[in-house]
Amino acid sequence: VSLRNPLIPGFNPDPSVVLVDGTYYVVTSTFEYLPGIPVYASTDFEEWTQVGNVITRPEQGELETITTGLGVWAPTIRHRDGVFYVIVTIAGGRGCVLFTAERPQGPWSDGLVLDGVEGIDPDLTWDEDGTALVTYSGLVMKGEDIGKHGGIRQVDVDLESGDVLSGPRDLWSGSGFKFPEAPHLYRRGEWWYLMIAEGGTERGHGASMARSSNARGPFEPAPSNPFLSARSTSRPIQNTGHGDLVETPDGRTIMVLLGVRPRGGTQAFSALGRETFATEVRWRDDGWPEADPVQLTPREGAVEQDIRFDAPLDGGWLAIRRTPESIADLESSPGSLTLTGDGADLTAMNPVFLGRRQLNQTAAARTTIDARGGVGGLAVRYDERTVYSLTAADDGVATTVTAEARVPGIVQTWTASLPSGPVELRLESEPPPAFGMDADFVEMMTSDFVNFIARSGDEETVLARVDGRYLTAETAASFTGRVIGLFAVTGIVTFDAYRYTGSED
Ligand code: 6LW
Repeated sequence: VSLRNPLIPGFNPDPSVVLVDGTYYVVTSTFEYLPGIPVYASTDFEEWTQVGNVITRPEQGELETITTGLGVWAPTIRHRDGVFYVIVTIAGGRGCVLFTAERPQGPWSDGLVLDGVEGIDPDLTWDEDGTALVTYSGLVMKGEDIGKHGGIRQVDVDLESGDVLSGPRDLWSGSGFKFPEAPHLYRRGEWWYLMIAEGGTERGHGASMARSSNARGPFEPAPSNPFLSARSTSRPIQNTGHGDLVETPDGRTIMVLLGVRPRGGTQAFSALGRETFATEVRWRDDGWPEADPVQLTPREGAVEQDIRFDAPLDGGWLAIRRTPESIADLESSPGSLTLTGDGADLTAMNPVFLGRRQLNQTAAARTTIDARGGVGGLAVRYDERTVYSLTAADDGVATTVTAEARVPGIVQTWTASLPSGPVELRLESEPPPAFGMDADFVEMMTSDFVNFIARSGDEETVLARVDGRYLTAETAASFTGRVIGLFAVTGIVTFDAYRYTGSED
């Protein structure tokens, strides 16, 4: 297998992987977005396509009022006796939920709540007798002890009823670094290996290993942990951790894991959020793992997307605490996307917003909007308090375009007036100036600059050029990543297409 990194670009944190009948499947976290938990597939570990989503129906997620940053956290995907399992925490909501399906494309079940799993990052495996074991990170998510960390814990579970049969029992919780989490249990040879993340999902992140002859412990730690980390290095991929292992048919071990690609003179700001990467793990003669540093090996060429609205939406669209299908009207104006505003703007918890992950460090998104019937536009968001947008309002005489840069507590706007009628809106991210003594030192430190552009006929105006550092994983609190989308605030607006180009330069 040749490893491309990022393996799955754009905000795709907390990956989990399984190999079934020659196809690898990866699932990642989606927080307050729907559909939840994308399922990506590959037969060669190089080309990945999204084949579906686990949470496609509101009742599976119950996300309508979920707090920003909570919601669908780290899933684990496994397969046994013809059944696909995804076990996940819906933080601040349903809790630990087990979804099943016969096919990875779905349909997936409504989800069984496992009340006895009080923590996050649940892993699922079966012991030699076929008893299901759920191993998780005992972070208390409700009640008076909320925020306390109980370390890595494990319960035996009846997967039909969801009842805990025994436990919780405390397992090994790492080498003492903060936030032991993302546990995964593997049977390999005579050992049960327990891999965890520790150090926190920021720059101190790492993967650590322990093993036992018994799935329930006691576990002895590897001689040196973490066996994988980018901390204190200048590697282009940082925050590496939260991994899951898969054995390839030719006997190699691959780890999928999260990472970020910070840009700027001190590698400070990661616009895309936490993405999915991969690296090879080798097993030493003493049975302990070594991991190759995660190398940046991006796919060649630019990404060009010209997504029209003359066919049903693909699974790559995201909406906020509601499904894309609940807002996307492809009938009223055939060939165009019609969105009907309900008065909620982008600061609302349920805006009429249809978006896609930003996939590349340097990116441009554009659409042509007809706002003669309402108010809407194009935006790139982290969350409801951290969003850059272009809004168009057309009164039949002129189209007023408003650029808005919004970060928690601060809003700045710029306006331009263009002729009435369809207007092209563009958000374009440009790289920071290269490191150099003649470069503007402050500008050199950022991830990018975002240009807000509107055009009508041959009349084009750049309304603003705003530093993008405020729209990155290190500044926004929402664990996700940039999502670029089309939105409506009031009335009816139509969009001709979603056009996206991206590159890694
Ligand atoms: C995930 C956990 C974490 O469940 O963040 O910071 C949560 N660590 O591993 C959401 O990504």
